[in-house]
Amino acid sequence: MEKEKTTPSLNREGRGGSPVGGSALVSIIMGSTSDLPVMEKAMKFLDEMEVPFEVNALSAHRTPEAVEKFAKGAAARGIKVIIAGAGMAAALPGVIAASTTLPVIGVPIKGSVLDGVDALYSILQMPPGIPVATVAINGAMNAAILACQIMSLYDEALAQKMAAYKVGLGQKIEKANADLAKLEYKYKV
Ligand code: C2R
Repeated sequence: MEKEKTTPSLNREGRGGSPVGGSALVSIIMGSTSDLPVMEKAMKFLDEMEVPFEVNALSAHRTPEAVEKFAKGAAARGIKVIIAGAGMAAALPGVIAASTTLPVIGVPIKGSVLDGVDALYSILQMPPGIPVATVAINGAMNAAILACQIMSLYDEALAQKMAAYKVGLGQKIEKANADLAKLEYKYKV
């Protein structure tokens, strides 16, 4: 028997898919698979937090109908948060946000001669009524963290994992200070 896929296939019709054995809670969309190296940071974090996600490539410029269909159907499929990464004239996160009331987190991708500032402004400067929560250029991991924090509002188990993650971040700084304390210089007091 053919092994079932554990992640949904990329498709151009905006149907998306769900991981086997559970519905995706987060939908990761990227404007092109050239964005994948950055967007994988979001996938890695969601994997660590054991949050089911789907991933698809869609483009407001290249597949406008598919984007609208995806955005209109996402909530009914059980998606709670959408993370959309795009570079250059990044219309994608905003166009998705126009057709859903789900929170949309935009990830500006660095990849053009404008070093991602083009995508940053495109995603950030949304007109009143259609917000996109914008993270830093290439900040895909923060997008996943924010998505988890949003879902933590109603998911106690996830809230506890996020709290533990934050404690871990603090411990990293404590260790950094312990290491810095060991540095020896004549004028270091
Ligand atoms: P290619 O590498 O496929 O030429 O794409 C993608 O996100 C990518 O960063 C180059 C860049 O174009 C971006 N793209 C958008 C959109 N569609 C593709 N910003 C969109 O609809 O916003």
